[in-house]
Amino acid sequence: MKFSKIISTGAFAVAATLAAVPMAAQAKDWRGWNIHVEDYPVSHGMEAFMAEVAEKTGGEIEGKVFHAGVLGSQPDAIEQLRLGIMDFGVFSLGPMGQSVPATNVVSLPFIFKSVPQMYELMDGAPGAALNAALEEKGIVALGYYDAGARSFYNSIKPINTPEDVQGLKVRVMNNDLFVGMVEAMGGNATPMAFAEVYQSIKTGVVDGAENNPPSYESTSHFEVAQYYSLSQHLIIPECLCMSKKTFDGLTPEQQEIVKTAGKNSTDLQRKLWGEREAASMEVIRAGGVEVNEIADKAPFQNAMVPVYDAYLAANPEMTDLVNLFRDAK
Ligand code: BDP
Repeated sequence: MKFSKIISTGAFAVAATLAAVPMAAQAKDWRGWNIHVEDYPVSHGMEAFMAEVAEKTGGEIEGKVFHAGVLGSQPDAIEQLRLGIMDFGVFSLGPMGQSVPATNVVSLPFIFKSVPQMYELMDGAPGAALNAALEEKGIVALGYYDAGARSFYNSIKPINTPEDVQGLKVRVMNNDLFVGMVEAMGGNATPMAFAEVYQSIKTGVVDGAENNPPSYESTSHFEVAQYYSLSQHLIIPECLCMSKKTFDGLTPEQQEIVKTAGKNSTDLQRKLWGEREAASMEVIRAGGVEVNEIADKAPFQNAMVPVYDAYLAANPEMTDLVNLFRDAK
């Protein structure tokens, strides 16, 4: 068969299919972005979300979750989501500030008093304010996953006071607020992609980083940075987010299904998170890590005052939103 013949036969077949199937019944083939490995609470939450959407829409919507960051870095994925090239993903609000500045509020150190308080605020009016800001940028938040609290780890020494951070080379996520946070304690901050951290610690490009127990464990960072100091300085929610372009293209019934699936996957992820956090701590300790609690976090909190001052001086319009979170009980 000649090439042109194949093309025209193919075109005919496609045209015939399009004519035979009403628009709404065409399966939508979603792409989901995920930075984490397949066996991770975020990953299981996303798979459950996609499975529920496919099942409840009777296969009208189908899709695939791409794990381990194979679809690129978070900043690129967010831009693709906004354009509708990516349909959904789970994004840490840490680096989200570049695209949606209002979300920087939750990247302020110690802004939440505890993880349960984070849930409560993100599920309530303060979270709704962030959802509105996200939506303005073409992102629909379906729910907030748990990402625990982030603490420092390094290959040199335990950290007990802010002074211990002095002179340490610390990798941070891409956001100037995190650079300011480390610098406020006299450390040297290096913004870097998640995927590069293991090698950078191993080769001494940085001395350490900061993260929650499941990420510290699943990336094997604990093998190359064996001091884990529970400063718990950042509690950053992660959003299960959809492209507004994709969402707006759904029927009202499909939108309801998607919202419910988002809620259900959020509940599931939060449950799995607690279990994984405990399991990760066991793996970390068994792997020879020296873990130290920091009972009095006040010196760390005090060290963050200049970070807040600089942030509010540069972004006075954020004062009310910051206070909404900061003053919450
Ligand atoms: C993990 C977050 C992930 C971030 C990563 C990081 O779940 O979204 O990319 O930290 O430190 O805890 O980059």
